[in-house]
Amino acid sequence: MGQLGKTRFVDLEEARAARGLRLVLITGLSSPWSDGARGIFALKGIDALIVRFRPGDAEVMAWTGAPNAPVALYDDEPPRAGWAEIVALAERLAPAPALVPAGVEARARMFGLLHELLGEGGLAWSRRLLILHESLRPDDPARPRCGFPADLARLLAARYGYAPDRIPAARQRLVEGLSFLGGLLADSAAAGSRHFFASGLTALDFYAAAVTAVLVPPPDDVRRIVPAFRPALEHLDAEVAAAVPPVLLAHRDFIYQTYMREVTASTPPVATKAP
Ligand SMILES: N[C@@H](CCC(=O)N[C@@H](CS)C(=O)NCC(=O)O)C(=O)O
Repeated sequence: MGQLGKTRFVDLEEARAARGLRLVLITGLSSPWSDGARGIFALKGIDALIVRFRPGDAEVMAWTGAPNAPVALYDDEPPRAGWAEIVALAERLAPAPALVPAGVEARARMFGLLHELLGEGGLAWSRRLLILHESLRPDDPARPRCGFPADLARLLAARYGYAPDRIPAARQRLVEGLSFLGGLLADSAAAGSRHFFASGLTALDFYAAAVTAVLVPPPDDVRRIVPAFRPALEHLDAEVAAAVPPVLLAHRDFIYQTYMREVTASTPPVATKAP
């Protein structure tokens, strides 16, 4: 592994005036889209200024044109908010080490798997619906809620299509997807690889680890998480908890500890309760 890209947390003014790579990121918890992007740019040795995203920050949203995070801004190019275009930018800025496998077939397979993880209705999306379901359920004195603060949960529920009747399908999607990913890693292990692709580390390893980190979050010395948010990430339906394959947890540990620890454990603590 070469030198990791250096990052510096800056305010909006400084980021807006700068050139090079600027990343608007969720930092207080292991949001899959933000952690994956951050790990990828760092591994490629690309330096970045980081602006911390706070939901509802109108000034940041006016700058990026996106309602959420991550967003990657490079020089005067249009902001990139989608995971696929962020991966493509990273690949273009630093082709080596390549994190997109070579060849049409492997490339299409990796982007297809990333879509399962990160696309609308995919694993990360489904996980978010489950967190919102827990965050917004009626009070039950016997069972304290393990969710996001109510105002944040309501904002995310409206933005990401939460409705109680979508929960069974979300749970099902998670259970199926987790089993599928576990199978892929087991096949890799049988072929002597610790990565999803036998050719080596890819963007999929980063994003899979980051999705697993919102199902079973790593300890703070590996991925610091704001205390107010950790219970929401740790709370998992029994059915989904039972579906997380041990091989996926081992992969999460390997990727965070080897490639992302320095990047995410060093995040300065957030001043507010926002992620
Ligand atoms: N733009 C991303 C998705 C990013 C995303 O879903 N971000 C969420 C992560 S929880 C976010 O920023 N949530 C806070 C908010 O919407 O205010 C993509 O589809 O590639």
